[in-house]
Amino acid sequence: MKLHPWPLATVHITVSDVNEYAPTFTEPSYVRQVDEGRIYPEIVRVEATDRDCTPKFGDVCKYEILTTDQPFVIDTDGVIRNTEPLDYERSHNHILSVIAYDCGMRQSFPALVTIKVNRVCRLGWRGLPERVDYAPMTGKQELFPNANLQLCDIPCNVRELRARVDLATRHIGKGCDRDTYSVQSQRKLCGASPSAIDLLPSPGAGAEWTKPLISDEGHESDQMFEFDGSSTAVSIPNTVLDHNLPATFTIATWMRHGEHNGQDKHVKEHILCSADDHSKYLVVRLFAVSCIICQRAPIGFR
Ligand SMILES: [Ca+2]
Repeated sequence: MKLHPWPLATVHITVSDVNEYAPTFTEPSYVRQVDEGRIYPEIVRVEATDRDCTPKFGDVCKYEILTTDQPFVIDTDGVIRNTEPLDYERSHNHILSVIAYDCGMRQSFPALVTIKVNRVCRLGWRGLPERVDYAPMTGKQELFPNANLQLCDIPCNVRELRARVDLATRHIGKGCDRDTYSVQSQRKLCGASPSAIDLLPSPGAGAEWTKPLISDEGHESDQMFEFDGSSTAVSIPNTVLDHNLPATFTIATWMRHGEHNGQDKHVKEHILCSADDHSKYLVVRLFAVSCIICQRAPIGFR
């Protein structure tokens, strides 16, 4: 019998897997081009691999876009899509930093994804701001200095161009949202010129010409004057308003038009007229709460 020089023993060794490698992208950077104004289900698919062997540490489980405030998302397959139509005017290209995680949540170095936005010509106006601010007393202001009508190289012989601008208010009462203010407040809010002249002031010292008019005596905010539309008028003294009006002036007025049963619809109605006799007449139909004239005043918002 042959004996071993030493006794045999069985040793069990358990090898624990460790997350040795981080995922790496198959390409260090990605560049794609897209057209503006579209939603793409897939713009680019990025891919990362991992050298670890086990699914836990070797499979890529997640991708993430590190760049914030960008209209893109990435799914677990690395597919990047946009969440809203892209706008060339807003950004010509978007650069995203993307990382991958293995299933042990070890993350890769970032890869750069550049998405270039192609400009798509669309017929219509461009350069129109959604909002125009005007500061009172700042004079004339161009509303749309950058307005540009895009014709996209389509042959077009422009004979006439018309543009219509509507001003609207979101005020609950619609219409003029200044109606609830007094005339004095309106002047301040609307930036009336300091040279504005109140043509229909409340009767008083220095304002006797409105005394003959029927008025509501100012029961509600400002005083209202009534004109019958045919015989009632007031003459503005030359000392109040120079009757030699300049070529340019602005009239601001507020009125409510009453019913005229049986009246000829072709009868002209005047707010201000320059008569050929010795005086100028202010003829406001029916009710007028105020009438202000601004000489050489710029046209403002009202
Ligand atoms: Ca790994």
